[in-house]
Amino acid sequence: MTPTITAFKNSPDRGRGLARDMRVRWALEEVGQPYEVRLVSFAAMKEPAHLALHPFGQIPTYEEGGLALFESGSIVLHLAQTRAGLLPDDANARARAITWLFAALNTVEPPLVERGMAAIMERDKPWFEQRLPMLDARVHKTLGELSRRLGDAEWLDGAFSAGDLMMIGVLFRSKPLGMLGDYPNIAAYVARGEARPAFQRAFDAQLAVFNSHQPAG
Ligand code: GTB
Repeated sequence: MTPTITAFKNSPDRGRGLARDMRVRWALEEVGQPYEVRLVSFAAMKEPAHLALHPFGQIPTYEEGGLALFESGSIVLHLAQTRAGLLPDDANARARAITWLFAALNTVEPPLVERGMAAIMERDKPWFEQRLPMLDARVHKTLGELSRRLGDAEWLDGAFSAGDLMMIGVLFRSKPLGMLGDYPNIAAYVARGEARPAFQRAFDAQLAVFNSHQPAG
């Protein structure tokens, strides 16, 4: 059965790959799994039909037969565990790849999201100027540590895995912050991910949603 995911009908980023269905689309493309997309408005996400799929009223979700999932990390892990291509066969290498997936979501994404949200939501608040150096320091600490571990390697731990997909997905979303430029090896790592044909197909599919909602002419 062809899986169905949900995505924004009107993504605020105008389909530039920043919404979290991007990483799910990318994983689907990497494993060669065709999929369908149900587009949801912000209002529909808070209605009972969608809340039954996603308790927090968000995208992405994933439905396949009798299975319904939410959380991009869980969906990518499910795809990696049920299809070939995103996890190594060796049990220890597999566990390490899954560790990098969790590190992307639990260690790297939070300070990046916190910094990004502050720039959008708190810019005009009296505390913003004081808080900014602390948020920047947290981002730099995490990126510095990641950069040190990555070194000159192509991917985080051997062959490209779901761990790299999630890490690059997280880092790609943070490019607008402009902080990756301080870490040339991380910038090159993200570029290698973006150059993968599966990434390009996922990106183009997300952009096509935006373009299809634009008036002709
Ligand atoms: N932990 C969940 C996961 O990983 O799946 C988080 C899901 C999530 O944050 N979903 C967001 C959402 O549905 C979309 S990705 N928001 C609607 C709501 O909460 O009402 C976050 C996002 C949104 C928009 C942009 N953008 O356009 O720039 C970027 C990222």
